[in-house]
Amino acid sequence: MLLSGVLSLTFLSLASLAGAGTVTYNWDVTWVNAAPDGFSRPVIGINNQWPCPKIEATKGDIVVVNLNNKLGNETTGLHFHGVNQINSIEMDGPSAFTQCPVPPGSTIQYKFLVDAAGTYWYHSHNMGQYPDGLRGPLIVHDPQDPYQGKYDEEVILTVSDWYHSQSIPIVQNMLTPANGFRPPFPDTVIVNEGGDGQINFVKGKTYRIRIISFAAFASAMLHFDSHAMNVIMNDGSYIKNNSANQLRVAPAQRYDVLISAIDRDRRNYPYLVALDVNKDFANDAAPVWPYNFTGQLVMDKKLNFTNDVVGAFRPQDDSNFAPYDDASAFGPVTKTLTMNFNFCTDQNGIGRACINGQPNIPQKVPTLYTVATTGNDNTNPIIYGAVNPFIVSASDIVDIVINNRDDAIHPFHLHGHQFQVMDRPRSGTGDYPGRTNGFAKKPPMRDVISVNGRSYAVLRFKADNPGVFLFHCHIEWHVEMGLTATIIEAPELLRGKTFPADHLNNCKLLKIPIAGNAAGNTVNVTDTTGFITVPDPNYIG
Ligand SMILES: *[C@@H]1O[C@H](CO)[C@@H](O)[C@H](O)[C@H]1NC(C)=O
Ligand SMILES: *[C@@H]1O[C@H](CO)[C@@H](O)[C@H](O)[C@H]1NC(C)=O
Ligand SMILES: *[C@@H]1O[C@H](CO)[C@@H](O)[C@H](O)[C@H]1NC(C)=O
Ligand SMILES: *[C@@H]1O[C@H](CO)[C@@H](O)[C@H](O)[C@H]1NC(C)=O
Ligand SMILES: *[C@@H]1O[C@H](CO)[C@@H](O)[C@H](O)[C@H]1NC(C)=O
Ligand SMILES: [Cu+2]
Repeated sequence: MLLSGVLSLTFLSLASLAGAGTVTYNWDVTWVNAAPDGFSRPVIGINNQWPCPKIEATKGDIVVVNLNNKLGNETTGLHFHGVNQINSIEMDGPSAFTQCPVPPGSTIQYKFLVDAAGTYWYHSHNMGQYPDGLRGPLIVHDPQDPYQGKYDEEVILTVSDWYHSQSIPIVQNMLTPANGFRPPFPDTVIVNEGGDGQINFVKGKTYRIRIISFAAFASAMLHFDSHAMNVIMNDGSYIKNNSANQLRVAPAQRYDVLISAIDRDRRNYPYLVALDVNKDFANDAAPVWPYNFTGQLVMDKKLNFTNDVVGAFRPQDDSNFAPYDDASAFGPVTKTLTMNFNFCTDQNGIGRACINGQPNIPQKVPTLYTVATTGNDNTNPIIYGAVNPFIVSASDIVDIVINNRDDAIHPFHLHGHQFQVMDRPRSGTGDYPGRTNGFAKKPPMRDVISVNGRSYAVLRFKADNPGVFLFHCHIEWHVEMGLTATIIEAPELLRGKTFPADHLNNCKLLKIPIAGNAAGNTVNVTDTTGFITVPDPNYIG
């Protein structure tokens, strides 16, 4: 009796969790030699292999990554780009903000719910390591996919700029007074981390291509010969399917597109991935396209392979996409965060990227630990130091106004939310004039938006996810120059938050304080003694 009672109880609880499983990955982070473009160099891989493996789960699953840092000579960590981290902000991954770096020989466990389906990716958010290879796809399948039945197969297509030098010397050379604000230029473009870019196509079938940019600097123009891309999702948000001939995929952006293999003539169809190394392709007098990759939709290997030639790039305007569910703009807005971005120079004459005149300078105590340990003072921005803190409360509807005062396009990413793109006008529009007449009534949602040169974007989110969420340009080199703001969301709900022992142990090993204000002052948290106010010329974040 008792036994059968227990059994049926177990059966019931399993049944109620149907579809919600746990997927576990045990990963050693290791150095590997690889030659994705024919040039051999050390890259950061997983379990002695590179490219890094994909994470694959179903909406509602728990993902567990047991990470073991076997690099020997560098700290590490992982961020799960686009995963909201509901009730698990300590698993978001950026070093100095939500955790301490994982030192060589140590471990960390990441454990989080994948609450939303879509195409995501994971990457190191530590020491500029993702351009060195520590990145991979993170696919969350959807049992209620609204486009289910509209496609036959799935394909992952990653695009990236690629460098022959490692990130540390790249950043060291960039952060010198002589360099000014010049970003390092890539050596080439790769798809699928050095794959041949051949996608097998069968006439009449429709493919869902999950496009992910792993780039550190340059966007990728994408065009398929004779085949339109039927865009169904951008970043982690479904849109009403939209036919596009060209897309401009900025660093960290994703597009899910359906492509139906046409049944017309007997040939293979090339596609072009062209790196946009221009400041602003639309306005540059003579844009240059030095790095092209030609892939193939292969109908029959025995048929000819040709090149895809594009006369001019006119990518689809993603700010005009429509949300699949017709959701209206959140409102009314209760807080507006205005961020004016421009390049600037620090006290050592080094080129930096500033928000409202201030580059982000990571502090001694990870910001999330300051939130958790400073009680009622945690709503006071003073205690966080020069991390460009912006405090929002649990009930806020927030507009981020980002004014881009530089000539180039910059792709801004928000952790922890899909934001609504209220407005993203063309280059040369100037600062946001405060008028809302151009705002979308039913704005598309995503997590990386290209902000045009000398123009602005207005991005809206609901502060329903307590945490410390970075808002930053996803050009990795600009992160190293300080182009990051820190959104401290609903800190009043995070007072006294505790952290897993393995996370805290990494801080201990690295002698990083885990309580108090930015400098670790616990007695008087408004005492700013010890705050880092000048960027350390040798710091690589
Ligand atoms: C760590 O070791 C790898 C592999 O030998 C090397 O390529 C890399 O440059 C080293 N990193 C540092 C910071 O010395
Ligand atoms: C959406 O997909 C349907 C079915 O394939 C198609 O008829 C329609 O033209 C598409 N709409 C757009 C805007 O691409
Ligand atoms: C394939 O290429 C060869 C060599 O350029 C050419 O002679 C041939 O006509 C092409 N075949 C087709 C089917 O286009
Ligand atoms: C890359 O492709 C573009 C568009 O077709 C073309 O204008 C450009 O010349 C190509 N670049 C190279 C180096 O072939
Ligand atoms: C805390 O430090 C601030 C800044 O130094 C100072 O103004 C304030 O008086 C101090 N408060 C206490 C209680 O000591
Ligand atoms: Cu940037």
